[in-house]
Amino acid sequence: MGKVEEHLKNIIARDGAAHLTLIDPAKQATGVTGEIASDAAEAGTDGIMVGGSTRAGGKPLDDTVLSIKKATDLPVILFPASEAGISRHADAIFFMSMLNSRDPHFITGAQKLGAPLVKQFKLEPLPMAYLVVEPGGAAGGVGKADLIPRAKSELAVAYALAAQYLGMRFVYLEAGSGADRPVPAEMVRAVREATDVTLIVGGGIRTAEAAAERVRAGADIIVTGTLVERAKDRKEKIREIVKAIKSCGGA
Ligand code: 1GP
Repeated sequence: MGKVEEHLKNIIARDGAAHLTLIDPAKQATGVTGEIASDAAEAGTDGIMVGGSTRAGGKPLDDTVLSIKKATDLPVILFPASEAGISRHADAIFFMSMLNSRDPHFITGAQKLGAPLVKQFKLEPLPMAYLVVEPGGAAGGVGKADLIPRAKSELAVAYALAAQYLGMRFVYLEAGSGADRPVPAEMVRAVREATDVTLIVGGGIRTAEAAAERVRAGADIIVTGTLVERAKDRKEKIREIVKAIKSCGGA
């Protein structure tokens, strides 16, 4: 097991759940990403994910990762929309496959293009199934997802089991960045009961209650992104969410 995966596993074992902050380089001026990351670190987040639904890559991506590394000691995990979202300066990468895409490009195509870079840059790959649930947001649109209906937990379970049997150690239930409703807690619970994967939930989580409800349902990692875009109260908001998920004792 690589260092970043071990770091996450230790936190989940100790605190019941971990929190990751998503920074989208396309939405932030490079100058402020370091500040956002240090605010998130002070508020208790456990790692920074860098990525988004656009093909943003190259120098802006490298600069974002470097500014985060300079501002904090937290692991930086890439969350790429395509092979363009790979930076040599990160620690790890969610090596993800959107299992419910209609386009093989998002299942194995971009992965085939990115894998040699992951090896060359010695990034730690974290094998992850990316499952996009209604409403799905930009992730669902860009990735041509055959969205999992909110009422169809059994479909999410089927995909998550397929992911586990394919050897993936992480499953991400994604409602889409800025979603008006997060992934239903019942769906999180159904996937938790059926699988042993490390279960990540994100998209539309804006309150401590929403985060805690999903951890009580069995989520191991909660991701928030949109929250950090609010400069004024982001530290307080993240602190509340971190406190809530780490005091509900896990699944
Ligand atoms: C998006 O799940 C993440 O990929 C985060 O979503 O921006 O709604 O927090 P939010």
